[in-house]
Amino acid sequence: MSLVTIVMGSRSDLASLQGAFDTLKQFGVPFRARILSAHRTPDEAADLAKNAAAEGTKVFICAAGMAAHLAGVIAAHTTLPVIGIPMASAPFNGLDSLLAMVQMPPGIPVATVTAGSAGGKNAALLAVEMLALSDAALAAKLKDFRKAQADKVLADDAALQAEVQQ
Ligand code: RP5
Repeated sequence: MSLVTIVMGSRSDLASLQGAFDTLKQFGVPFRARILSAHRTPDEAADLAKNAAAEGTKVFICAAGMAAHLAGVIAAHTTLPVIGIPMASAPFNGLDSLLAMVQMPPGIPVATVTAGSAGGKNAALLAVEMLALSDAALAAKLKDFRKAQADKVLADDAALQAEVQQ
């Protein structure tokens, strides 16, 4: 059963989602990934959103670029939390996607993360944090992850002190 459903608007979005795939795998969270478009396959996108909760999904991650309506359309058809990743698409480098995704009308929220591949990683971490609210083992893994991340910064800092020491 996939706890997280990832939907991207186009195959051209796939590379930006590698961080999301890697992070969910790292935490052992089962997920599925689909390519469906709010504009090109509106019925299939709506059906996915409507059926997801019954199929076991707890959180959606949606990636789209340009007039990025996918996350909003998915959110319109489910009460599951929806995390949106704006794609850094040309010609506006993702500012168009960001505004389309983040400017949801009151009543239908989309938790929008940063654009591009950093957004993929953060979307997955946010999904893990949501799932960890009711999963103590996952919460412990998150704590370990944060500690390892902090330890790396501190190790880099210590190494820098040695490098710049007169
Ligand atoms: C959006 O339009 C997709 O999410 C993609 O980011 C963008 C361009 O799609 P393609 O023309 O590359 O399929 O719907």
